[in-house]
Amino acid sequence: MPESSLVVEPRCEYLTLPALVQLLETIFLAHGCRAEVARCLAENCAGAERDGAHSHGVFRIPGYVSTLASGWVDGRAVPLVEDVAPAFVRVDAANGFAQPALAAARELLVSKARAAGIAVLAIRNSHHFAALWPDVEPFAEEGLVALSVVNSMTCVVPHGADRPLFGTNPIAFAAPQAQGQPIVFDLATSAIAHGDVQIAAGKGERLPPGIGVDSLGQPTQDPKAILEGGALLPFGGHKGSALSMMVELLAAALTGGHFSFEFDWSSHPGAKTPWTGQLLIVIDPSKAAGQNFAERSQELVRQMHAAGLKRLPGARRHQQRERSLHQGIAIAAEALQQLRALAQG
Ligand code: NDP
Ligand code: PYC
Repeated sequence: MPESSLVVEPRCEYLTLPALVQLLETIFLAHGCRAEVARCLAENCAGAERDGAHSHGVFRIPGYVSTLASGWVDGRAVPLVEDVAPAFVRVDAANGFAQPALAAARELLVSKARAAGIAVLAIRNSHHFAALWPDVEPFAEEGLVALSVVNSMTCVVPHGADRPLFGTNPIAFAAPQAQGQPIVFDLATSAIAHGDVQIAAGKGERLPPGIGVDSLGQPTQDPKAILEGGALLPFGGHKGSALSMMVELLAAALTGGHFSFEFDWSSHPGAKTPWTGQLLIVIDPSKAAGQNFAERSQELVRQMHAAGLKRLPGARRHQQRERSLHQGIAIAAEALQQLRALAQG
């Protein structure tokens, strides 16, 4: 018998996107979110699961629930949107989640980007516990270029330093393409996302070398050693470290949010969501490149494929989205049972 046939795959159920959104929305409502927040987070998390972005899909729901129960985040917060300048919007998320803050400011942000050619959205006092691509991809779907950064919680040792300081600090970018899906990448500036370390620890898997250190600062491939007093490293040595520093500056210093090292959740057991800030920059390419930006980006992609490229960032996710839309979103039976229990409140 080949060894692979000994691996027992978890039993799955297949849900449609609306069914998964509804289940997650019920959970968020049952655990203290107001209606718009519950809908927004449910759509975000279900979309991640649909796209196979498992580190920020339903795996995150127990963390959302324990955080809400701890009183660390306000699921009923109403973001305050301020129109501060012709190309600048500011939002105080009021200790709520970042996604409803973006939703509240979105229309104003887009109208400013179309009028001025560029617009900046600075969100502060916000919690981001999700993938970042859902925040930028929709702008590219309407012909705009978008870049976003968010900082998280101290768990990354800056290159050349002795102890963790930075968050895993992702950067997401989206640009329209004349045909097909927008070009999108979304990457943690740590060598691996914290969520993937937790998933590896849960499965008892080892990590590749060069990703993290244990509590003594020694290199380790054991995810538990990273989670229990250890830390992650930036990707790409000093280069990823510089990008992570940039994210701290843009997402926290510029917005008025906390640096990843500045908040203390120790008096809120169960709190998991980083209380930081987020920056978005939205550009209308027609103001610079006329109407042909999307053709130019398509040409770049065409040349990349001609040069032998097999996989563009975002392509795996978009392919998984197609599969999920046809066959349904696979959720392990045990996870589904847990979600249904959480929906009872
Ligand atoms: P990955 O390393 O898995 O992927 C990073 C990017 O590279 C994706 O756009 C991915 O596309 C692309 N990619 C991966 N492999 C290849 C390849 N072989 N060839 C070409 N492109 C490739 O993501 P990370 O682990 O860095 O981050 C995972 C998620 O964690 C992100 O969504 C991020 O936003 C989130 N995160 C959130 C944080 C927060 O504070 N909210 C903090 C840190 C991370 P594809 O998606 O198609 O695979
Ligand atoms: O996966 O690194 C991560 C992360 C941090 C906050 C939300 N996700």
